[in-house]
Amino acid sequence: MEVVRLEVFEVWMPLVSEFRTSFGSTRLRPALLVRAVEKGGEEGWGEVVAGEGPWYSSETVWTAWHVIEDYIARLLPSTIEHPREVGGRLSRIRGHNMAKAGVEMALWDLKARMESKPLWSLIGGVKRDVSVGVSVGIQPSIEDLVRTVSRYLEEGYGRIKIKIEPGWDLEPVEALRREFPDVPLQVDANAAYTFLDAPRLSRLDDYGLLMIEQPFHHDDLLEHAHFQSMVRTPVCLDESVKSVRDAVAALKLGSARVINIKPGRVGGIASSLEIHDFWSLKAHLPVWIGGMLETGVGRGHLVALGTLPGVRYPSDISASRRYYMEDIVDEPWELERGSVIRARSRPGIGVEVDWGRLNKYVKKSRRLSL
Ligand code: OSB
Ligand code: MG
Repeated sequence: MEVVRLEVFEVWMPLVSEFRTSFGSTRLRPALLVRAVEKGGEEGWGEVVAGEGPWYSSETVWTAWHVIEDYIARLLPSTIEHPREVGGRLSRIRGHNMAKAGVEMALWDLKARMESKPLWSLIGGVKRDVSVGVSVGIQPSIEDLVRTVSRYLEEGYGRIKIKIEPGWDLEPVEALRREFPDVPLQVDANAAYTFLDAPRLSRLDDYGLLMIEQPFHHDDLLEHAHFQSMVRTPVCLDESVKSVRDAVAALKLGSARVINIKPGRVGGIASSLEIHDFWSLKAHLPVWIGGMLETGVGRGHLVALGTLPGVRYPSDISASRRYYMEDIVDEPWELERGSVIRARSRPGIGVEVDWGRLNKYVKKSRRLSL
């Protein structure tokens, strides 16, 4: 592929409702959309999922802009045969996985479109129906939580994940279990606890949760291993797995039984595939696909990854309308019966960016030639 340029668009998308986690609250979601343009005019789209501040990870929308403009666009050659080459080309850049991923994903979409294939089939997907759930932020009260969850269940979501933090853990889980005894339920702490909280967190074992996601430090594997040995409920790692090397270490240490794969966190699709292959094919353990409140573009990449054979839990991929009043793509993602989102047969990620809608949210854009 002869890639003549990258275009970067900084957008600020108002969320339909505030999303609160242990690390902060979001009402306006920033993102960088990356468009890769090939000599013949074909395009591919990716999304940088870094937030407004360095809270989930050390990256922000500003660091990602800087790294894409000043390093990634300068290091990438204009001839790229396959997006799998991108990781090697960018390996001099330490960290900045979300910036790398946004560009790499645009090149995967471009590659799939140039081969007139849906991205999911290019990466080895095996199912069209991707089982999904909803991630519910920390609520002002238990009543608000129960109301919010019942609304999502009525909309057809079959799996609920709630965010927890110290002061909002056992009680909300207990309340949901009382109201909805059989709903597949899991919790995500976004690294809010220290190991002193392990005895309290181990009481979550009483509620039949699918998993407990990232209770401890964002870079830890040892405390998670110790905790996994204390509880029956599977521990799931999110923040702590940034590459397949972390997954290998996590398996050796017994830090988790499940990995939430987010392409942004791990540096892109190729790295997601490595982690998927290692954890599911070598370790015979399940993965699922995590979300970062993506627009329809990033969501298309998540759906493609969700079709992989090792994805054996519902993924955090909700319909476009769960996040945004208006998505920036021509066919927003919809929830289908059975709590699934269907991967599309159109080439690439399965959506086209709607320029009219995109332009309403763009604050800044730049063309970078390769
Ligand atoms: O930890 O999974 C997380 C959103 C932003 C940052 C971190 C996380 C999340 C979510 C949202 O849980 C999942 C989604 O996009 O629906
Ligand atoms: Mg998480």
